[in-house]
Amino acid sequence: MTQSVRDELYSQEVASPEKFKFDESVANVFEDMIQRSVPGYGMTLSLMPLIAKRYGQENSKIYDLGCSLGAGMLALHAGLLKETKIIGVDNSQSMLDRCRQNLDQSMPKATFELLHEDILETAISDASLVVMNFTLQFIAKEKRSSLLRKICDGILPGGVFLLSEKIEFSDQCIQSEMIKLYHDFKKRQGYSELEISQKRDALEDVLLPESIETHKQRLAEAGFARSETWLQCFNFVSLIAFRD
Ligand code: GEK
Repeated sequence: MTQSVRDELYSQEVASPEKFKFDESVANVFEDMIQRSVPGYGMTLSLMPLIAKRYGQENSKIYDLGCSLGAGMLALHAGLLKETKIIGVDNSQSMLDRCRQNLDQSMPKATFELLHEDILETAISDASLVVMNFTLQFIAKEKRSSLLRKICDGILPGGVFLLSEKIEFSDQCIQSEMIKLYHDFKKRQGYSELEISQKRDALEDVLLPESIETHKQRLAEAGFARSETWLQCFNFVSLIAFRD
């Protein structure tokens, strides 16, 4: 991976922080930012090779929608036993530029493709595995059902969909305790109260969490036969959905 720079984007007080976007300044610190902000992120990546190994089918495609710097693509590639192309999609050019550098260092060119586009426009076909590792949360809620239907329709028999998300809980008491634990986690990761609160304001109306129940229901409505949580850390989960 390209050299990781410490995330200090929200360390100085500003009158009204701009809405969060995946621009050059975020891409520059992203590896550090996501590792220190998403409990379980490293674990998700470390187990992804097992998912790729089990479900990656020969001559199929694997999609990483919202691939950022390519960490998921590298993890998937590490587990693959068969000839399978990994297609990374992101609509941030700053992310993709760094992603290409990271992949060029570690993966043969023929094994991956990068698409600079909105995942709402991405054509999905012949997929044995589709991954959205903390990306659906940035898509407008009313567009999520059709996106998941498109994904399910593009997955081959025996294929799976991996969906990791920040979630919220319908029980308000659980919600409040999980947020407290999450903030304890961020503080232990070296973020100050100011950084935590300014980042929260910047993400308001940009990162839109939903409950596990809502995700599971949408996955069922999209055509997936079954889905289950395979990893959870406080208010961050990863679900696996089976096409059949
Ligand atoms: C990882 N999966 O390291 N179309 C394409 N890309 C998008 C869109 C969209 N509509 N909306 C957001 N993105 C990665 C981490 S980060 C998660 C994923 C986070 C992209 C956005 O540019 C960013 O790179 C990524 O989705 C979300 O495993 O920052 O919490």
